[in-house]
Amino acid sequence: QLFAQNENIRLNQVGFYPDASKVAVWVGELQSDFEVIKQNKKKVVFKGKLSNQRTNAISQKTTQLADFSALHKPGKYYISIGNKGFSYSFEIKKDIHREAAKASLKGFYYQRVSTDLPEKYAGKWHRAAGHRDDKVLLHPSAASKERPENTLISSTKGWYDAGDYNKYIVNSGITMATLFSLYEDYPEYCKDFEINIPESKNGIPDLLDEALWNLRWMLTMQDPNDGGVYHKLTNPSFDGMVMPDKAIKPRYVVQKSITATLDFAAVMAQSNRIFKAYEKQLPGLADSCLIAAKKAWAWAKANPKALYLQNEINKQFDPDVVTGEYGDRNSADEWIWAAIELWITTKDDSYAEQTDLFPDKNLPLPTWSQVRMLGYYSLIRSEKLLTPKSKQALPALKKMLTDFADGLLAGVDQQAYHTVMGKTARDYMWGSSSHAANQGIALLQAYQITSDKKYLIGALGNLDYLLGRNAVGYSFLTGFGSKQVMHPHHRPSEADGIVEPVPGLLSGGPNPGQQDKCTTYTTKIADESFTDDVCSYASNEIAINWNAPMVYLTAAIEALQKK
Ligand code: G3I
Ligand code: 9MR
Repeated sequence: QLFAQNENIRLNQVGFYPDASKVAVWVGELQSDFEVIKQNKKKVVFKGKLSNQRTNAISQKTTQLADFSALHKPGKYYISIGNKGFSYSFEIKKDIHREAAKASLKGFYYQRVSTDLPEKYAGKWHRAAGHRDDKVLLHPSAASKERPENTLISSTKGWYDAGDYNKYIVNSGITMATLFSLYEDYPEYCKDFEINIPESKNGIPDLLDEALWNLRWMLTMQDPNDGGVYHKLTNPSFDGMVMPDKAIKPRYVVQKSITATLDFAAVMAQSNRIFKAYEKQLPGLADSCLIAAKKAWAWAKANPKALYLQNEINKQFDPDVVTGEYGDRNSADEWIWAAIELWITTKDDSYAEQTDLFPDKNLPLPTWSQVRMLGYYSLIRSEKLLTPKSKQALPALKKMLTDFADGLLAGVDQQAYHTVMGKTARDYMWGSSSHAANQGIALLQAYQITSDKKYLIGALGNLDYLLGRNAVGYSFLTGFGSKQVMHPHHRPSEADGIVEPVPGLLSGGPNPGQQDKCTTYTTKIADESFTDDVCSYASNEIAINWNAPMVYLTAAIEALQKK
């Protein structure tokens, strides 16, 4: 008898490691048994009982787990449940997530500004260069004595932020830190993590080469006269859905901000540590980064109230700027992060004395507007580099982090999808996919501290979430899985005339805010509030700060499986 494919069997559509946990989720009325079937031979290789029913706290739907962790043999399979039909196929294999790790890093290459993407590297998504950005206007909000309004500056390279074509320092900050942290945490793995970019084989790991494309841009955003950093480089308003080379509106750098400048300082201080080892290939770069970081810190000290408030700016100046604000009225966390990175790099304890590094016991997961955890991760991983004073902070910090990870794991066994992600509706913020990935990173940090496998299993569960074990049944990484995201809010993917979107980009994921007012949502339930429609910038855009934790999660899990 031939059964139909059933989308209500949810699983990681890419697959599983031979020796790791393996769970699929059935969404629907009570069933009892499941089977795992070998794809070609149609032979049943595993029989199991579904778990007790659990209720999704968000949608009230009932689910059951199919646990087939005891099946270790590599191969291609699918799952079948009673007379309900079968799941998408999946694979059991060593290195099963290596391709997703490589693709999500390669996703950054596709976001490069100011350069052609030749077919040799970009395949069928090759395209002409957009935005030279070598003659960018100084917006009146950014004017100074040395650089009056409409001064032209060169600010080439960088990555497009997201589905739009602007470049924002705040969002670059967390993105660079996440990629650099992967490098600092897993340097050996990163050495042979190659993604076929023009710089491959130049003696520098591809991850660093890719990040350099954006670092070079970031350096141009600092005003050499005073060390302050312009908040963003942008058109006054968003472009239409056109290819980069067709987007030719004038571009501006806008007011310097405290958050951009401190994020910049943190990234440059971390860059110094990383690029010191590549002095031969990149002479002087590490030094320049540290000088830039210190100058930025000095500017921040002198301008602590310089918030970027777009509405206020638009009341005073023309032209109005209405692109992404990355507005943030609280810079306490940016101070903490910058101080910690400068402290680790310079070993100068005064950075810690100037800032209250541990104002409370909260450990908010990193987002573009909340970055203090990035500093804490750095402190923990840099143990060997620390001064006696900074070492004192470590035991309590490690305890805070493992307590936090325990909180993430609490109740997962009875959660509808058996994932840390999605225990509450609050997880479904704008860019919820990055929240799942960042939870995974926090769990991996706890694993590094304790070697307790429960944290690794929790992190892998969130990767399963991202690749299909979720309430909408999509794999959120373009190019991966059977039910793929096909219409992300991403201008090149929409405008290039190619059916498949640019690969390796992480869709934002469910967000009940529905700020885009698309008409194709089918529900307001938080974990189902997703529409694979190009109109949906609130649930289906892509962004560099979402891709970076996907790179970290997949690559780190791969690195840990190798051990
Ligand atoms: O801070 C409040 C919180 O207190 C409240 O509980 C919560 C409830 O909705 O909202 C929080 O504010 C949210 C804010 O992000 C901070 O996370 C807003 O609702 C939400 O609308 C806002 O979304 C941001 C969005 O821009 C609109 O400003 C996203 O985080 C941010 O990722 C996104 O970034 C855009 C850029 O502007 C432009 N380029 C594309 C990029 C990705 O979509
Ligand atoms: O394309 C823009 C996307 O990158 C932003 O995240 C989003 C929110 O700021 O805005 C999108 O642009 C839309 C604009 O806000 C309103 N008009 C339609 C634009 C999308 O085509």
